[in-house]
Amino acid sequence: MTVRAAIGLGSNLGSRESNLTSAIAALSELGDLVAASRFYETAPVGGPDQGAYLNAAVAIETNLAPRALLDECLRIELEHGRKRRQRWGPRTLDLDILLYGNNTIDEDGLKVPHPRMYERRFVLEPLLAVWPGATMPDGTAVADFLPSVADQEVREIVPPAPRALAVSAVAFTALAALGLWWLVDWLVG
Ligand code: A4P
Ligand code: MG
Repeated sequence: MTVRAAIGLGSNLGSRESNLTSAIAALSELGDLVAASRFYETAPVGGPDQGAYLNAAVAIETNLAPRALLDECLRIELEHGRKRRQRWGPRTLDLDILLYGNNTIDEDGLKVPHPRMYERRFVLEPLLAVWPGATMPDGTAVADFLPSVADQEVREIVPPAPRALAVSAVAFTALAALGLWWLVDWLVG
């Protein structure tokens, strides 16, 4: 039997974008990927003075038991150069199990739902993007927590539309073929 789990991703060290992209690829090996969110640039919450984060979330349907899922997340963090130096300190990759179906887990080293998720916009927004109807085990809609975190800085990074990219590539190639390099220079400059 599979369970839908949501995992939050965060990175504020190294190449943040490629850390998240390759972690999402690794997470999708742990079951069926339901959805992966866009990336969000977010102001750091807690910890020392540190750079802005990129955050994201995925939802997967998985056969893995919660502990096995956590072990896989810790393995993927290590493979992405994660070093644990300081609580809430900067990191190449942080993976948090946010929800595991409707289960409450309160064990040593594993708390689900993630204990601080409801007070963090950088968790809630991507989570709702991949699992809009998500609820806490007591039935509270995750979306109900959003208004109380509205003052936290979160900026969704919208990737350029593939069609816009394709049209500009064709236009530049055509101009170059016509020898109009000065026009290409002027447009990109
Ligand atoms: N652990 C317990 N429950 C879980 C769970 N549900 N998912 C244990 C994952 N791990 C869980 O985590 C310490 C231990 O938590 C793990 O070994 C696991 O057994 P960690 O990742 O080593 O330590 P940490 O992340 O520094 O601590 P913590 O308390 O998990 O921090 P948070 O709550 O993850 O916060 N600001 C922005 N803008 N974006 C961020 O992503 N992240 C943090 C870290 C702080 N500020 C941030 C962000
Ligand atoms: Mg963590």
